[in-house]
Amino acid sequence: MNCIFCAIAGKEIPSDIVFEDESVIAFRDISPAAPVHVLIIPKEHIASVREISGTNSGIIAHIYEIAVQLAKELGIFDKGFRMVTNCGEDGGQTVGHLHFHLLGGRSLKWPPG
Ligand code: DGP
Repeated sequence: MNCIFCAIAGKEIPSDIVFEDESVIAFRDISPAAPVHVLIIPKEHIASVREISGTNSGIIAHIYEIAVQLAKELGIFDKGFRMVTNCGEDGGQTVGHLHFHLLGGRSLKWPPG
């Protein structure tokens, strides 16, 4: 499978890693949309949030725990931040490996475009 985020998780492609454990890796987005913009992904290839079910949903809770920890470490916990996962064409997903954007460091607008 030709997946850029699998390649990042496997260290075949370099990235600015801010967190890693046995099931998750987090790295800075190559095209940051905010002063803090980190992508948190499962190491296992899951194409999108559409593929989440009772058998693999535990990874989502784990990713949110890591997001809170990273928000503290990266200095965006107190003022607030946003976690976003884009899904499919209309959702604006451009990489077909489940990922959560952790964004902060500025006042974010709503609704998204
Ligand atoms: P999305 O549009 O939700 O699928 O977000 C994909 C994000 O992935 C986008 O913000 C740019 C980022 N990205 C794409 N390729 C790379 C890469 O090779 N390295 C890093 N660090 N980020 C990437």
